[in-house]
Amino acid sequence: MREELASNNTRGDGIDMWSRKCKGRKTLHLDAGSSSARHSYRQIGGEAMTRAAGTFLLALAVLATGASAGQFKKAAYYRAGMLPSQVVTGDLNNDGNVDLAFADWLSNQLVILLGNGDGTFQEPITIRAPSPTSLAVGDLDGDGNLDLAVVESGGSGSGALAVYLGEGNGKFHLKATYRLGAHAGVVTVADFNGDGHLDVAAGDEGKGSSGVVRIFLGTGKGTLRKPTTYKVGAWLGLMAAGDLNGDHFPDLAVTGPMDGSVVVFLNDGTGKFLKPVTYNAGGGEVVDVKIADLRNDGKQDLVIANLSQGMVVLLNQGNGTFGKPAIYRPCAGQCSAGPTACAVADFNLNGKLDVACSASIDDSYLFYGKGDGTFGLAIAIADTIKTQGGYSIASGDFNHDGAPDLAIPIENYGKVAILLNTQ
Ligand SMILES: [Ca+2]
Ligand SMILES: [Ca+2]
Ligand SMILES: [Ca+2]
Ligand SMILES: [Ca+2]
Repeated sequence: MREELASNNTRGDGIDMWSRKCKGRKTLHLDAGSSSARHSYRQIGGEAMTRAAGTFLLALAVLATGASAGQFKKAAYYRAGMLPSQVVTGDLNNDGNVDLAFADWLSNQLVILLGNGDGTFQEPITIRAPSPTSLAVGDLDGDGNLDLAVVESGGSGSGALAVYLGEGNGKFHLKATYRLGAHAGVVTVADFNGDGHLDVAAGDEGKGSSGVVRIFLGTGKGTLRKPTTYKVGAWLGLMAAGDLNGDHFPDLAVTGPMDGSVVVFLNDGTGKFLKPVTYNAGGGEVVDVKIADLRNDGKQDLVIANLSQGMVVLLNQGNGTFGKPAIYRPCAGQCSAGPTACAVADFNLNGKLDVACSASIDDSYLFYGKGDGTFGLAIAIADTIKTQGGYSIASGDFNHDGAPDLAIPIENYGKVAILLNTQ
């Protein structure tokens, strides 16, 4: 079944931003080193294996198991549409269990997997949505049910921002749709103007270097006001909202995928944004950014997935400005591909934030944080994504044991890998 799904997943010619980006990522991700290493491992594992080689392999296996399964159980897989590109978490049916929502671009739907609270998930619920590429979760109408803000890229020359209101049972209905540019790609929600109503930021990568961010202020009723548009001056990838300068108003960090940078927009305290400042995020292709307080000093730092370099940290200098990038490379061997997305959480429950990153080929990997903004070496997390495309990652406690777990959509297999924390 899974193989059938995979073989049906040929992308048509109506290619949108997301799939173009994915294709680019796949090209970049080809890594001869790791595949040849795996190949030789299989070769050695044949009948002619000597006792000495067997002992060697056993030692290798123990090493690998200790590194990955020490923190996460073997992945369990669930169907999640045809081409689940992005995943977000939230309690979508108000039962106290973390649920998952996916943008499933190929089959024109959103996919909801309700959590059972024991780390397992129910059969998918699907909601029609034209070519969704990105989604964010938040209560946009203030009724206590989480809603979805979705960027839809119809391939018809213009994108749209759609609000789907949650019904509190895992089902959603379309409330309103707003026009975006032709290259709309990403969305995030936050209360940018501090009026108690969630607002929506939607990014449009534009053409060449004309990316824009549109800020739609929320009315609190699930509808949005006319947007204010800000130029990014670069191609534009994913973005995150968080208070970067300590004034309690959410700011924005936006990746510039093609010039290796991250662009920071500071909120002026009214929901308007100051001139953006661009920071070096290691060069190469920057594809994801998360905001987190890595040093537990009240200053929010940036955790960046740089496909070309590795996981990149930019520490906050205290006022929403950032220093030089610290680059943490993917692990050698089984996880040598650059990260496509990262999730920040305290995976080993030592009070220090860690970072888990997905990769589109090879295994995902984990960096343990030291609590001072620095991290240890990458450790492989066995998720058997192989070459099937893991372009997103989200964490949440799926089984109520207090330890954050991981969800990684495996795009080309139409499924999601669930990795439960063994901590
Ligand atoms: Ca739930
Ligand atoms: Ca709601
Ligand atoms: Ca607001
Ligand atoms: Ca857990």
